[in-house]
Amino acid sequence: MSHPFTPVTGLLAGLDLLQITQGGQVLHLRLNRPEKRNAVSDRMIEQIHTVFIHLPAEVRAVLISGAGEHFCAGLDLSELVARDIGGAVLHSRSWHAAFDAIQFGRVPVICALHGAVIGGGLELASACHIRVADRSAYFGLPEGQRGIFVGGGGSVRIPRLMGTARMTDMMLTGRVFDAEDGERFGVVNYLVGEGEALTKGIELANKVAAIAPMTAYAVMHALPRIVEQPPTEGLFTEALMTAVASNTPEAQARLQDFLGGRAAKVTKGS
Ligand code: 1HE
Repeated sequence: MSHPFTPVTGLLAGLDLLQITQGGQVLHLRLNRPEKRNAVSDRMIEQIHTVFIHLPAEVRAVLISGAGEHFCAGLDLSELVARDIGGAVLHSRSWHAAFDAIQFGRVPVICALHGAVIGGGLELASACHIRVADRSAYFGLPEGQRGIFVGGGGSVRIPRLMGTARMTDMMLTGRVFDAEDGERFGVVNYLVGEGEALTKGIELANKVAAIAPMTAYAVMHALPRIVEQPPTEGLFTEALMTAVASNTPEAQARLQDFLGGRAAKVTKGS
């Protein structure tokens, strides 16, 4: 069920580059620098990090979107020119910390994409757990053209979604993928009509918020580790994780609900 979204109060309300609202158990974080196409400045990355380490306790899913015509134009290039090598390493690590807080945080994160999803914008989207895109979305890694390299976790996360060969092509030739390519290549989980990404994102965030917290935790924290483990270790980790998840009171209650005929059945198209 969807609740009306209202502005948050307290610490998160003071973050001027983000617009943060909450509807029930869903927090909506909107990048809010449309005049710069939501280019990610040092201050914005700090603010994103702050949100994910200070999520209100009742929040069980987050939706990320961008204000204006584009989701995100990537790194704020005006801040790049004056950085020395040491500063550049720390800068990249500050993005890693913020995006790790998204990927390996407490609750699943969905992003609603439209327009440009470029450079650091694609790195941000890749750190989320589910991506919805409308047909206006397009994906590029202009780092190649700018004479730089990805620094926001892109080399780790983007090949795992679309494959190393496609990312190599994007970076070496400046190739831009449209929303349909994004879906075919595994970057986009849901492709919707123009202007519909937010509605779909809210619908999905509400579904995700209803999942048992330990299941969400296992999907976010155990699954990506298991796929990186050799199969024997992966199966062992899976056995431990499933034992933990199924022995929570929440899981026991849900299993009893199904056995008592009180839970929804699995149906086509749900
Ligand atoms: C910016 C940025 C930015 C826009 N940094 N200021 N990313 C890029 O290389 C993408 C660069 N941006 C673009 O290609 C275009 O701006 C867009 C396709 C995203 C949008 O085009 P458009 O015509 O709607 O807007 P615009 O007129 O280009 O930009 C509006 C303003 O935003 C303008 O500033 P203004 O003061 O002249 O109004 C632009 O300069 C500004 N702007 N994008 C700074 N990115 C951790 S490593 C990650 C590495 C990367 O992300 S590299 C990829 C960087």
